[in-house]
Amino acid sequence: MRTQVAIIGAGPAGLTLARQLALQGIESIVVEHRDRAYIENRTRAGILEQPTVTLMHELGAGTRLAVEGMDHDGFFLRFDRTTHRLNFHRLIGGHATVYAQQELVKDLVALRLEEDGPILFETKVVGIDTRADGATLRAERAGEIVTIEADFVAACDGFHGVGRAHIPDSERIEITRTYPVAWLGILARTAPATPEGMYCAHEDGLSLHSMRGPRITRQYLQVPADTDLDDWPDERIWDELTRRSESIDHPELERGEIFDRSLAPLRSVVCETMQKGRLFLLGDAAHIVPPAGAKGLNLAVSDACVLSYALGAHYKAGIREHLDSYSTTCLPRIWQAQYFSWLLTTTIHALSDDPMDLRLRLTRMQRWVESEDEQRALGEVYLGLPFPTPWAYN
Ligand code: RFL
Ligand code: PHB
Repeated sequence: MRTQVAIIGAGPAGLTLARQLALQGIESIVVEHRDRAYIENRTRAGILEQPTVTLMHELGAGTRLAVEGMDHDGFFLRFDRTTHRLNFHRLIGGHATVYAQQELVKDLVALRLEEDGPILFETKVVGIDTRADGATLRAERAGEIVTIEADFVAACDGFHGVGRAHIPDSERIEITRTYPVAWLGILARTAPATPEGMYCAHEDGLSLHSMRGPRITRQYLQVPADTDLDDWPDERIWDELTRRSESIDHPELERGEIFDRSLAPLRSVVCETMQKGRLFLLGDAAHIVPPAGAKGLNLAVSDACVLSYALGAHYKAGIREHLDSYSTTCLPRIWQAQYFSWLLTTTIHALSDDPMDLRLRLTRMQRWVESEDEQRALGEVYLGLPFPTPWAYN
């Protein structure tokens, strides 16, 4: 097989890039290790920034999103048993939209298959070879080896993919921080605790009460990093969510059937070397943010814009410089998201027993709810900083 751009991975980064290239008349092959049902049902992110939503409309992937997505103006923050509302929309305009990642993946997969070309499902890339004039992927498919020749490789293959590993350790600048906690996440059949998502900064740890619809909630608990899910029967989860979200101003949390549960580690990673020759890293393949702040998917989409624009400039106008500056174009926005996620993570989680830390965290939150300037600074990033480039080269 031969194509212009070989895309490894059909997550948000790979599918967005594939669509952007197709709309610019650039050919691609998307190779995905899992089957279609698996990627369309994987429970993950749920909060889309305003620039992500606007982009999905431009790409023709916004029809269901417009109907089913829930626009939120900001979020609720509860500490000292008292609930506060941070309304960023009032100060900045725009919204954050609640729309599950797997729904966005379904929409992008349908669009790709109906209008743009195939996705090679159940095909795992096992080898990448890059040269000055092109690249070769080797992939396993039903026990056979498939070879794909391409001008460029877009590694959109997530944190454990083969793309990042292709850049030798000696050349890769990678900055990492691991937190001693994880998020235990559930989906449950209950009504949301508050009309928009709520972070509860309890002294024993965070609880987060988000939603996927009027009767489906997504809720998280801060737990130690070495937690075993088997130690958390439903009753224990509800007891802890209830205890951490107790307040003087709202009724107790509703309990209901829990139908999905998972653990997610908290870590920050930025691989600043996002390209090597004709290979480019996008999304989780290049960076991981801790989940507080909901930035991961949005960063993946933002990287896709930068690469799509650069490939457009290359194929349509023979301009190479945007490809050469791919990493340096992406990195400032990635670091802004890392900073925001770090600020939120270290403020709303209990990461130490030191009473000084607790007082300082409470003081910071008090300032957030009292100061419009603080809210504007938070809101600009929460609702989404502009993407570094347009997605199409004109
Ligand atoms: P993905 O989605 O991991 O997709 C990578 C794809 O590559 C495939 N693959 C391969 N295919 C072929 N050959 C190989 N060798 C391959 N190796 C891997 C995989 O099967 C997969 O389909 O990466 P992408 O596209 O970069 O997207 C990133 C997002 O998925 C991720 O950042 C978010 O889910 C993070 N995240 C959140 N992000 C948000 O923007 N808003 C949120 O509200 C939000 N909440 C979350 C989150 C992540 C969480 N977890 C589970 C870590 C909440 C949680 C709990
Ligand atoms: C979610 O709804 O999954 C969610 C909400 C807020 C976050 C992270 C995840 O900070």
